[in-house]
Amino acid sequence: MSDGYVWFEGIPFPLVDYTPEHLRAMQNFVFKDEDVLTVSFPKSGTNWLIEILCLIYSKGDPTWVQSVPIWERSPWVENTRGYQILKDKEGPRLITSHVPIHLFPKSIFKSKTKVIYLIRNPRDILVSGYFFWIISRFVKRPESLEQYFEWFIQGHVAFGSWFDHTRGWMSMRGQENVLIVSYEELKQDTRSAVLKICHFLGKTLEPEELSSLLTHSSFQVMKENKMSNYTLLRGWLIEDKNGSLMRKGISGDWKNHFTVAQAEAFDRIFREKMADLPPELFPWE
Ligand code: PPS
Repeated sequence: MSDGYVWFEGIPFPLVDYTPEHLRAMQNFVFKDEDVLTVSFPKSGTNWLIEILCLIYSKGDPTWVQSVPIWERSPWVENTRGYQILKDKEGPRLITSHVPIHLFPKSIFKSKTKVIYLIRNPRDILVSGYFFWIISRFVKRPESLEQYFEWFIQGHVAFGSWFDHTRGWMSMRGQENVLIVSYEELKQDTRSAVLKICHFLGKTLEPEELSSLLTHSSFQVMKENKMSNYTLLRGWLIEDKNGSLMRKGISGDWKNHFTVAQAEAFDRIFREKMADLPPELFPWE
């Protein structure tokens, strides 16, 4: 452990619930064909997608999302607490991860596990991360957005470089068991995005089940749900007494925070680093 992160294979991980020993052992985790894996870079809307998946599996019944903390419903395989829950769990599992593909358990490449890679405009990820890490206790805390902007570009933030993470996982696109979903499409037309996810999972929902899912995964309802908004972790992971994962829940907030110079610099770096990927993969302005 050093400088506000646990470092493993050159990638910074959060301080709480992560150890190099566990990250090494986790690489032998065995995925099963019937598992569903949500992967994302932090602050992509991961918890929103988990809530949607839970409500798909409960057919819109909110009992599960209202009674079990979100990190127990779809545990993170890379943290020690999540791994303990997953390793003894029978039957199909919902599993979450932020780990870059090159450090991921290799069993994923041999299984038929359904993988959903969630992307979001990295500018919004940067802003969301900044406002969350300054109220949190488990990663290095930036002193200003200007400073965090530099760390983000260099990949000196939790789980490393967004650019490498996205390029790595995007290399699995086109495989039958892999679906790419964006925060932006979820925001723009949640119903259609949910139906796309249901189709991928081979699930169907009755109209009233879908309607209940849309209500219970909405920003306002999740913000009030203590099993999903992380207020149960106040005082442990979240320092601020009013702190919550649910900040604004919008697309394009970066425009309220980036300077013109930062916006131009980010555009230039994005073009350089993502040049060989088709622009239509990234549905944001
Ligand atoms: S984490 O800590 O990395 O797992 O965070 P993650 O869940 O990936 O991302 C947090 C951001 O997702 C927003 N969010 C939502 N937006 C819209 N609708 C719903 N239901 C929803 N749930 C979570 C959350 O507000 C964070 O984004 P910002 O921009 O900070 O508001």
